[in-house]
Amino acid sequence: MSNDDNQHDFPDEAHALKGSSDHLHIDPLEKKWIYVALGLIGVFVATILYTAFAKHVHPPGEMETIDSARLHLSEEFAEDNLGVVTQADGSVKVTLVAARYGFYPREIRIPAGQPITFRIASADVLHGIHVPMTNMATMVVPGYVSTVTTTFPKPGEYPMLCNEYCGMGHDHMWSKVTVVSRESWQAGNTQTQGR
Ligand SMILES: [Cu+2]
Repeated sequence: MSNDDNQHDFPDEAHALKGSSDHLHIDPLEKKWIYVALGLIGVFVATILYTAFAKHVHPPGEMETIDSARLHLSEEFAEDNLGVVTQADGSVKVTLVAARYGFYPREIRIPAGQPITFRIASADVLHGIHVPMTNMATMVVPGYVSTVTTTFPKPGEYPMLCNEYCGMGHDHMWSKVTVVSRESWQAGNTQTQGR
């Protein structure tokens, strides 16, 4: 008898489901808000695509690892190789080590108005790097090399601050960035070359 009951149950359920979809009713106001929500999603996707393809705004894509405990033995982050270097093509590269409690070297001098590429590694724990009034900001995760290319529009003296809590001395973790005008940068470089 129980088999017979089941045979009757299935058609009933199927009918009930069909019935509910036949009578699906969306309130006009609800429909309007569905379109609003879909429109917003469209705006967000369009914004992401526009900034990605037209403005070249991308999340960091490269993952470069390094042994934080052996930075002093690596070529790039050995103490003698830190600091500001003008490369053959005229671009400026800054190599920094973030360690409790400072960014080394403690003072750097760079030109305004041209892209500067920073390469930063942590020697110990998680640090953050932030130069206020500019868009220079990144995390410095132990085991990884952080690469940032940015342009400092205005000459001046800026602090370079740690913005990830890294220990008791975190408040004092800062270094100095001196941004000079392109003219005095070029003049300074000519002097150095002339020596
Ligand atoms: Cu720090």
